[in-house]
Parts: sequence; C-alpha cells; structure tokens
Amino acid sequence: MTTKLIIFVVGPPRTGKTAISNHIAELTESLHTTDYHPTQGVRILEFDRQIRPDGGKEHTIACELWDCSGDPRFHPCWPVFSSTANCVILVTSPELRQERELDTLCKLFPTLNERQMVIFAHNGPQKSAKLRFSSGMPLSRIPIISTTLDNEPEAIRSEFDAFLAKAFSAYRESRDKEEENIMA
Ligand SMILES: Nc1nc2c(ncn2[C@@H]2O[C@H](COP(=O)(O)OP(=O)(O)OP(=O)(O)O)[C@@H](O)[C@H]2O)c(=O)[nH]1
Ligand SMILES: [Mg+2]
Repeated sequence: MTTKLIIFVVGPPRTGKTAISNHIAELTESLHTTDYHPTQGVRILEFDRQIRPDGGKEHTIACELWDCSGDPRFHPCWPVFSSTANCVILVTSPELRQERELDTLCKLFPTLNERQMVIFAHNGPQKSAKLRFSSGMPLSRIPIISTTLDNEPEAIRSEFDAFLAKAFSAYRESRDKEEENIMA
C-alpha cells in the first residue's frame, strides 16, 4: 500500500535544508557539492520511502517534500501553502540560537502535533541535542535530532524514516477519527 505525505522542510537561511532534502531524496550527485545556492521560493522533490509503522508491515510513503527558502522575503507565501503539510522538519544551526525564527515557523502549522514535527539541529556541536526551548513554547515539545552530512550520512535517512513512520501513524489516526466522525 502507498500513502502520499506532504513534508515541509523549513528553517532560517543557510541551515542546510537543501543539502538535507537532496540527500534524503537520494539526489546523490549533489551530495558533494559545497557551493551555496539559496533556494528561490520552494523546490518540490518527489520520491518513495519504505517504512514500518509501529514495527508492523512495510508501507510505501510517496513523499512530496517541500524544500522551502529560509529567506524572510518569501515568508508571506508560507501561510498560503502550509495547511497542506502532513508533517514538518524544522532545520536550525543550533549555535546561532534561532529560537525566535523557529517559533514563528512552527506557528505556521497549528494543526500538526509533536509527532508530526521534528527539529534537525544541523551541523552543530555533537551535544546540540541538548538545545532547549523555554517550556511555554510549543517548540519545547518537538523532538530534536542532531544531524550532519559529514560523517555517517546514512544516519540522517534513518532519522527521516523514523520520523516518517511516526508522522504516518499520527496521520492515519487523525484520518480514522475523521472517518468515524463522518459515519457518526
Ligand atoms: N560540510 C557540510 N556542509 C553542509 C552540510 N549541510 C549543508 N552544508 C552546506 O551549507 C551551505 C548551505 O546549505 P543549504 O542546504 O543550501 O542551505 P539552505 O538552508 O537550503 O539555505 P536557503 O535555501 O537559503 O534557505 C551549502 O554550502 C551546503 O553545502 C553538512 O552537513 N556538512
Ligand atoms: Mg535551500
């Protein structure tokens, strides 16, 4: 069985969103490119991943991944599209303390819960998983994963698949609830 999920990749400029997106989509020829080309608006990548939701049967996710520009001049565009997202990856450079920018981006997705969101603390010091947000912030409930493409680049795909499996379970539950409500 195949399910399509729309995944938004958002975060401040130059945090590694495009590099991560290309790597996950297995656009391997771009892996070793170190030039920086700011994304203009959004790039949409389509590819399949196999996951095992809740450790069960293998399931294909047809990913439509939106690699969004971090440039604030595109910010007015995101509320137009963000309601289509099934899950979100927030990418941050942890040493730059980008809490405020992440908080603003997180608020674009009010209907998604913490299983449908993840923070990739990209290319920070190894302990950046200790990145903390004040407890009142919605961000504080979102899992934080330390990522880099420099060593063990395969690890980032495993983290992505684990996130996809959780996001898919949350998506399936909300879809089932909606169907129950229609039947009731
Ligand atoms: N060495 C190394 N360089 C990286 C890594 N991730 C990203 N980069 C480099 O960092 C720069 C910025 O990465 P991008 O992926 O283009 O950043 P972005 O977040 O998409 O930026 P915008 O599109 O402007 O929002 C590029 O030169 C990348 O090659 C990494 O894990 N290791
Ligand atoms: Mg980019």
